Amino acid sequence: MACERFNMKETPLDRPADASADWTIPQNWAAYTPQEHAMWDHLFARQATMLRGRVSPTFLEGLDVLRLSKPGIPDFEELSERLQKATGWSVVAVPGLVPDDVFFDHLANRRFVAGNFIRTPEQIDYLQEPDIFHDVFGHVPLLANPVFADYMQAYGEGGLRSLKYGALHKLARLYWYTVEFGLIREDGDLRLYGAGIVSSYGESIFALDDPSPNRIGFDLKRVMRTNYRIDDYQQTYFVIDSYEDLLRQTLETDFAPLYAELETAEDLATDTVLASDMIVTRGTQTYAQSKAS
Ligand code: HBI
Ligand code: FE
Repeated sequence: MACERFNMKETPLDRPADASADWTIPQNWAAYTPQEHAMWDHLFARQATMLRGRVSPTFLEGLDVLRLSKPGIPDFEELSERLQKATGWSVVAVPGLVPDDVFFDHLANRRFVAGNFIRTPEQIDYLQEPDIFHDVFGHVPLLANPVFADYMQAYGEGGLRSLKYGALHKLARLYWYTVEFGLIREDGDLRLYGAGIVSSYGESIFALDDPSPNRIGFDLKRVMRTNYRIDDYQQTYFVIDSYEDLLRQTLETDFAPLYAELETAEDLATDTVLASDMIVTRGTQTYAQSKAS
């Protein structure tokens, strides 16, 4: 099955006419068609079934707290009321990818930006940009967890700071290998938590079961040196020990000297394995090689 992927193309420069200064737009929930609600229900049922026993229990708790198993596309107003009570976050609609500084400012203020459009049947396995299913089903449940909610706000604040150091691309790797494609070890088992994985049928299987990718213990500096794939399944996944550990490493790091140090460290290819890595599984890379040939 082709992997569900949106290419993180350069974020748009010109703000759409109907978007506010912060790029938000009305969700316009009443305008969704029965077909669009049916698409949400189809994707939700497929992933909820697939994820049982594979996804972090914290994600399932978020689905419950936010009552996301209610049929139909969630109404951001209702969703935000529940989310605000849990962790002070709200979900706001945007037309698609927004500029980095806008994105980070929303995160720093506990607003998660979500596309208000849903993929069409022909796009079910290939997506240009993150749609409402990726953003809301993939990202929002973990925002109901206080520790992860703090991590996402800290990420937003760090993102705004990184722009001053010209270090956005280093910090983007941290987001990619945690928020989008992270794995976690819980009760000794590997579990999914990255939104890009949990919202993708194929990658939910690949990231845990396939012998092809590396699975390496999370290390902040290592992750920030490592390139990532935007067009296919990852060749390396990083495993955190807990959301608390991820938050602690991020909050305790003084990023200024880290960015300076990273200036001189060479970037690492997507399939690199270092002698210093805490290797959970060393991948065969057969999937990537089969796609390359
Ligand atoms: N915009 N809507 C939206 N969603 C994202 O995930 C997003 C974005 N703009 C920028 C961006 N992500 C990345 O540059 C950050 O992950 C670093
Ligand atoms: Fe995402």
